Amino acid sequence: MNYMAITVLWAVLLFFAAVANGVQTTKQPYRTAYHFQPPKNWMNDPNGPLYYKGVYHLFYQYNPYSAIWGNMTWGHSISHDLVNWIHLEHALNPTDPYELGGCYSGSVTVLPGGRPVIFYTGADDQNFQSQNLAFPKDPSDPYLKEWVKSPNNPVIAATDGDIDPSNFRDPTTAWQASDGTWQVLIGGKIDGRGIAFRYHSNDFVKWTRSEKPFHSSTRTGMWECPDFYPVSIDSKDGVENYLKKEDTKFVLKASFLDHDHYVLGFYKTETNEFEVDITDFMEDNTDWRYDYGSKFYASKTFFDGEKKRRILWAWILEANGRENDKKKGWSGLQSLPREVWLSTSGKQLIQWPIQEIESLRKGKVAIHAQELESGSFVEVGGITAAQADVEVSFELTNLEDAEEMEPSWNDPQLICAQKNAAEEGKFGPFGLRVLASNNSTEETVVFFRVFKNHTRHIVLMCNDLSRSSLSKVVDKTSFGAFVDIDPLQEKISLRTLIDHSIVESFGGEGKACITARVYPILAIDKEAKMFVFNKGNLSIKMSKLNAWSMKEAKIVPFVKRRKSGHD
Ligand code: DQQ
Repeated sequence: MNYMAITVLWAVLLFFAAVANGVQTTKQPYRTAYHFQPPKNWMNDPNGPLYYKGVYHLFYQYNPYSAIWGNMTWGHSISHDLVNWIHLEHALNPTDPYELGGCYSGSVTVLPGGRPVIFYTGADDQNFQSQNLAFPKDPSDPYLKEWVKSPNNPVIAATDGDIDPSNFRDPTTAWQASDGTWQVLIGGKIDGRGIAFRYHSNDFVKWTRSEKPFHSSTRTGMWECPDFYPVSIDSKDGVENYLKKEDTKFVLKASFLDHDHYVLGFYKTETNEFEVDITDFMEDNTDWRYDYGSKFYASKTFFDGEKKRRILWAWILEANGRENDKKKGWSGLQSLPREVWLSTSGKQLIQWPIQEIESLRKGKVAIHAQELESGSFVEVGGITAAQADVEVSFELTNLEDAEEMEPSWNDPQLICAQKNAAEEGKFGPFGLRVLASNNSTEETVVFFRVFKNHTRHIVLMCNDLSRSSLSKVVDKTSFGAFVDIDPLQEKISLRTLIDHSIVESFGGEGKACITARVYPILAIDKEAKMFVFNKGNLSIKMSKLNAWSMKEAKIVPFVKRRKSGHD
């Protein structure tokens, strides 16, 4: 089937599915309109994202029976644009003895010749974890509807005495080293030390553990869902080839302590060793995370061969208590897919929502440049503020008057949560108040403060959730991150995407990301408002603000067309 035929078939499928099922409902106040969700029940990690024969695939950890974690199954949805989705039958169900406790997370590798293979963890009824393979029943099917487990499973078992079999999981996408052997990383823990084990193989079936772990850390605890991939040092384009040495750095990500942390480094293709570039996990105060907000966890990237970019997905947890999850009948979101690349400084990654999300924008509202005096706020009216996308930037002058940053204030989250960052300062807080009710009894505030120390200015970005909901059970921890920009040379920019119960913010053009789950009781749907504000006692300039209402994405079940008498 060529791509044109797939596109037409796709449009027909979406049409039939939408007519037969109606689009995803947003009647529940916390159900989202343009984030990926299954129709009901529990979802956690994204698994094996992939672009195959013109179709994007997202697999995910799913409990088909309840809104609480359990019965781990691989849910499967397909898309033509990473915005609108069709849910297919589950790709993997826990049917075999080595996975009766669940088909846990894993990745997809495309083998030479183009055949994809799922590499995943099976947990047996004693929670002994092993690594397993599954292949598409019909690789010519672009939807990859059916998967067949390998008769060789498990292909990697925790047989070595030092491996804890209940902490041995989540294989990465495999890659080929310079000698042609396959390499894969598996997350684990030995004596409290987080580890990425490396295994290698000639045939993808028989795997041998390498002598040394690929990387490990005493500061982290168990590593879940490791991810390892190349990034270009001089371009935003994604890199697929692990052997490309020139102009390439590598990212090693591990999920631990409720967050996704990464380090940058070099991969020596001859020896298969990874060398950390500047700072290691949790070393100094440079703690690089994809996202400094709510739990943005167990993420996974893939190379999108169609648009030559690397795309990142992550699981966003609920923060409203188990009982509420059961009541609403679902739990968990996927983040918006983000494009990820290396900053020009080479120090960190930059993330930005994929451009396709902008196809949902409608009814643009622009507020012209203006001075925001101390205490001022301007309503961003004329949009659906509970389902919106907004971009704003600020300019600051005369920064000599900036407040001094206490030398001991090195944890941005603690400054935002405990050092009165939301109270009136000199430069800031200024930013956006979103999901705000009348009189702002409820509001979620995304803001900046600018400080200085003896060498430079420091831009702090906070997400203050303390008044995000009148509910007592919601987790209202505030979040924070430093944004690595020089406010004398650059504008301070913020893009925030609001989708009922999720607020995803990108500061400094994607240098610092903070995602929050919020559960307002008053500021829902049409009652929600948005403001741009300055609560600092020095005035600042807002140089531009553009905001859009967002349309609902079509996220629908797959419907088989009934056969008519003619076909
Ligand atoms: N979730 C999966 C595991 C993984 C964890 C189980 C991370 O494979 O380690 O649902 O959220």
